Amino acid sequence: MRKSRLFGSILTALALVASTTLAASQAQAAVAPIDSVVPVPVSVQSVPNVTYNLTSGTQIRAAAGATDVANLLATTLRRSTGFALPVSQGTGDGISLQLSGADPQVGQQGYQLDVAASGVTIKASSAAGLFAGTQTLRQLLPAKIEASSVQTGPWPVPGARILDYPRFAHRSAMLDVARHFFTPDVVKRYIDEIALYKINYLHLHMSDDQGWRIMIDSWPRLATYGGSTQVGGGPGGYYTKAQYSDIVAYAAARHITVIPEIDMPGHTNAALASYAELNCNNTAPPLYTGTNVGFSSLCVPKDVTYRFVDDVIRELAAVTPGPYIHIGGDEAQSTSDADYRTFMNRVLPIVAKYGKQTMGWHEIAKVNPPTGVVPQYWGTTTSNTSVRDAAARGNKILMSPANKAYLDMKYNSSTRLGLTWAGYIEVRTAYDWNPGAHLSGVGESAVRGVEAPLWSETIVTRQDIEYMAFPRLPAIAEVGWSPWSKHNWDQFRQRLGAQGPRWTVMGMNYYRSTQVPWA
Ligand code: NGO
Repeated sequence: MRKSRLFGSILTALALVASTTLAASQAQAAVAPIDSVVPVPVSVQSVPNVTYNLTSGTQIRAAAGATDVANLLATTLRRSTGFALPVSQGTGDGISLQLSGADPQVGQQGYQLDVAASGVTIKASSAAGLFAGTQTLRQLLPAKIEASSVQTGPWPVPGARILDYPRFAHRSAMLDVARHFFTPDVVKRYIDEIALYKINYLHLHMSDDQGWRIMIDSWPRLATYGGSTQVGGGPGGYYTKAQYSDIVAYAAARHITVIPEIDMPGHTNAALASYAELNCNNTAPPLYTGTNVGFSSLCVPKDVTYRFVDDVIRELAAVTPGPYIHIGGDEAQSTSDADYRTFMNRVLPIVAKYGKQTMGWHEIAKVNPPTGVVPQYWGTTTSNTSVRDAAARGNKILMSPANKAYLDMKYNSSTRLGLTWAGYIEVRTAYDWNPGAHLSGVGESAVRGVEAPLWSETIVTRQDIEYMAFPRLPAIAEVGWSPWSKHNWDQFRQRLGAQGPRWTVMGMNYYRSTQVPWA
């Protein structure tokens, strides 16, 4: 009797604990949509007792110059609401996208978003700014707005006044399509996913020891032979120029600029295997499907090397509307320092000759490149002499410290995918760093922006991409977009938790980090 009463009170106590934890997690889950935007906007004011409801009668109005953004928004909203949402020019109630009257603080990429009972008004000074505003609007709507089939409403947008613009002009994601090849459809899906977090550059790592992924007409074996395998020995693949241009256009419609990378002089086994004359000993090595680095180099003294580079850059520049070409330059362990310098001093003018600006991994800083060249920091330390010196000379640095921003590092020891050389990167680690004060001597004004690279030695499917990128990509996106004064892990994890249902609706395979209170 006494025993069972004791047992009963233990049960009651347990139930009490369980219900309070449940209540706590439900309270956590109920982050208001206005408080759940990622990256957190510069300024958000709630307008109490005001809601705009998207209905079957809602119209979308667009300024001249904003119809592409309006049509893209309409396409997204029509899928899940089933509403007609006609797009017309002009102003009025409903959703209105305007290219005048924005607060000058919005600059070239920001926007103002006002939600009144009669409608949602987004104002910006460029289509890019309007596009950013529409990504915020998506996040203010219920998660099911992301569904690919018609759902039942209602579709409330909370009363709000938002003023928003980025801290850094350049916020980038990198996808390594060389170690494992990803089809254009997979790349496009990733573009959709990163656009939601206001990423505005996609860096495609298109050549490495294991594969060459873009057709170069004057050197066709690069793609047809050099692209014929991948890590682990699968069939690999490559993009035709038409496929590449299609990816570039798809990204551009989402205000994302593609930066193609051809890695050189190291990481070139696929090219060396395709053309014997590129090797100093005139002998083509076999294709490579392992994951070692640092063993290959273009032949620096040979003239054919620069004819090759010239052809590749010329053809790539012709199909790349964006201003940048990335020439890699990392881990050239099989190239002497003197050769590396010689090589870069011949290659940098080739990129310039075809009207492009060079980006390179930070080793490129060693050759004192012209100030227009952007070194990309990928180290794990907080000081680097050659990068500091480049910043002092005026080069802008892109920040992707491997121990913070590399999406291919495991979250923890039980993560199935990924590498560990730069350490484990849990969500908080990806979030808690300040790009403008990370590297000594490289302050805010020397930083061009941030990038989250996803190397694909262990990444094979689009589900793998999503698992490693989400939720860390949004963390890096916020570090790049939001003002440092708004940096706050406790608030960020709440907002991030509110994104979970959105990703579920989108069918995304994200990592349910225990650091995040998932809604
Ligand atoms: C390094 C290396 C890549 C690897 C990656 C894996 C850079 C810039 N070079 O980063 O070849 O794929 O690590 O994390």
